[in-house]
Amino acid sequence: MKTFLKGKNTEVIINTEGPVIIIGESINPTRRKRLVTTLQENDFTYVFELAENQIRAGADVLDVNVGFPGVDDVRLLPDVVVAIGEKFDIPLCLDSPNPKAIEAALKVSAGKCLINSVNGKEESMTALLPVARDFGAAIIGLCMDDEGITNDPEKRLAIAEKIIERAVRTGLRAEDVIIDPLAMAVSAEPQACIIAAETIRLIHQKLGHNITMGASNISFGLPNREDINSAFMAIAIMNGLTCPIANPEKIAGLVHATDLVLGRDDYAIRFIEHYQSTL
Ligand code: THG
Repeated sequence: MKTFLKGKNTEVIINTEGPVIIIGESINPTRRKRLVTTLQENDFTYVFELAENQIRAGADVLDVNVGFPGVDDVRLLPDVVVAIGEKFDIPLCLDSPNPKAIEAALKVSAGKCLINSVNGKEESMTALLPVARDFGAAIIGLCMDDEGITNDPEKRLAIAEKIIERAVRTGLRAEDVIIDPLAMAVSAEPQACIIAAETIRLIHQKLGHNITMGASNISFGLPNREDINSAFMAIAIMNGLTCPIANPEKIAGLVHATDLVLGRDDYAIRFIEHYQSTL
């Protein structure tokens, strides 16, 4: 199955057969105080710096999250989307819990965006699926619903199926629903990686959809996060993860290495190219 996203002129294809597509996570105020202070002053130079560094490191899509306490994201998210669009030609993943901010950003974005995110709650599907259809956007469907987050992979699969079914009924194409199995912190839930990996395997084998996740969630609160993220990333890719939301500056090499050892990079062409372009 293939999901197409678009920048102004570029097209990115997320293919369930690989290779892995990296959605750069760094435009996100979580623990990035400088992003908050610069955005509060309508200064986008730091956003541009984060975008450029991620693209150079191998990001194919950029996640854009400008949520922080007190922000008017219905104004700020579209402003940032326009500003990025003027400088970079790359598809965007609009990351906001506010459907009004998502809609305002879709109105001004040039390409085909990914909406981050819709979940299995009635309220979420009702608010966002018609918007996605009207703007021709793809969506990320989170495996949680009105009953919260379950640790049972089969139940997470059922929520994924529900979101896909409702999206198709609303008028989206099935391939425009990318599923997020939910990766939780392994420091809080020892089975978090196993539950996510099994959910990925079930979604890949039974539904055949593209799969994303916030890969670095897994290592919250622990030292040496990079090694934990890497260990989990390889397992998740093997099971069917196709477009992680991650920091390409830290994970792109591991991602390309995983594609290579999974036999999805003939003659190591992409792997070698990565080092030619980043060194
Ligand atoms: N699923 C979906 N969307 C998501 C998430 C998810 N969006 C947000 C988040 N989870 C993924 N994005 C991030 C962004 C930054 C960090 C983690 C996840 C992060 N930042 C560093 C920190 O907290 O220490 C700071 C910067 C750095 O060193 O890179 O970890 O699960 N659909």
